[in-house]
Amino acid sequence: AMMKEALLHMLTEQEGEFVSGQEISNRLDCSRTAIWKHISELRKSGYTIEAVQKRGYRLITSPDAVTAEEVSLYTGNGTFGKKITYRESVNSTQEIAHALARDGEVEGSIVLADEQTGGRGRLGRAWQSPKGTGVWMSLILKPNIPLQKAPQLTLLIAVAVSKAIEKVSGIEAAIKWPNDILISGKKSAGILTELQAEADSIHSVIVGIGINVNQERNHFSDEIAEIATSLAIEGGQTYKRAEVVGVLLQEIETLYQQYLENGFGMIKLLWESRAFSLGKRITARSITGAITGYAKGITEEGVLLLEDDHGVVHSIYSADIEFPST
Ligand code: BTX
Repeated sequence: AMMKEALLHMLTEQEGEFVSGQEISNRLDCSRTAIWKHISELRKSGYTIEAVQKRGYRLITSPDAVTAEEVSLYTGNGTFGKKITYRESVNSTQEIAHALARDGEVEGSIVLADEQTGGRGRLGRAWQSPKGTGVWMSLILKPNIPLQKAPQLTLLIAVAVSKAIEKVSGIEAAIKWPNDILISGKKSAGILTELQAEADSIHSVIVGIGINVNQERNHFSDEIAEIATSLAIEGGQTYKRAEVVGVLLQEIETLYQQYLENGFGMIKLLWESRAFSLGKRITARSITGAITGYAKGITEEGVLLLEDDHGVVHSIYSADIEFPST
């Protein structure tokens, strides 16, 4: 797999120019037969590679895949995404990441799938993850922070997702507390933060991120057709999912380093500048009931402050936010 990845990197670097079999064999220290074998494998995974006698190989097109080799072209110099577990179809990438984390997987490892058949949202809800359309990813983090600060990570990730969407597509993506990423008021991505903790110390944080990239309208079920959108629907073109993953991982890693070194202050400012619900009249609905009022801001802990009509300020730790029509 390392060889195949290295070969793909060489072909990609050439930007459509030929690279000779001799050069590949020198740089990767392998036989011509081995190169040929890997070229055939890449072709089987959807890469169009031209082979011409005496000139060598040339990459013509690459598939919109989130395989380890394709994503590795976009992850940059960081450590997040160095280790990628890719599956074509899974129930949920969260399950796999949880198992890996339990077995001592390192921070920054990710699990990606082309399709999830049991993708999950918060509170037992489902996350539609049709094949070949979106980014369905779980990232393992091992922050040395107290348990009660874990919600800050969701906000950090939301900032990173919103920035990554803007970088790749130029489309503005706002954050709706705590974990929705909205484009034109519709849900384009969701974040699910799950913890492995003992007593009050965090062992691992499994961050699940779902981003609707290339869905067409008919990919969404009737239930969510009105509330969901994708980058392709909004941007009128498709995007490379592997690029979205690579850019996102770099954004997350940068913010995460800043967060571990300097605390939540900077992230809070970034979050507020991208927040959609602040200053608006909202209803926060949770299992204990609903409160309507003005969203005043978030605290240092990432808790939402909601001022009701009697001027009482409520701290909202977990809820669904709605925008009342009256
Ligand atoms: P959430 O509970 O905030 O949102 C779930 C709700 O969003 C659903 O009840 C439905 O109304 C709506 N919804 C479902 N699918 C979609 C979709 N594709 N686009 C827009 N709206 C949708 C959000 O939970 C957290 C989602 C995390 C998903 C990632 S994917 C990788 C990882 N693996 C996994 O199983 N979950 C995470």
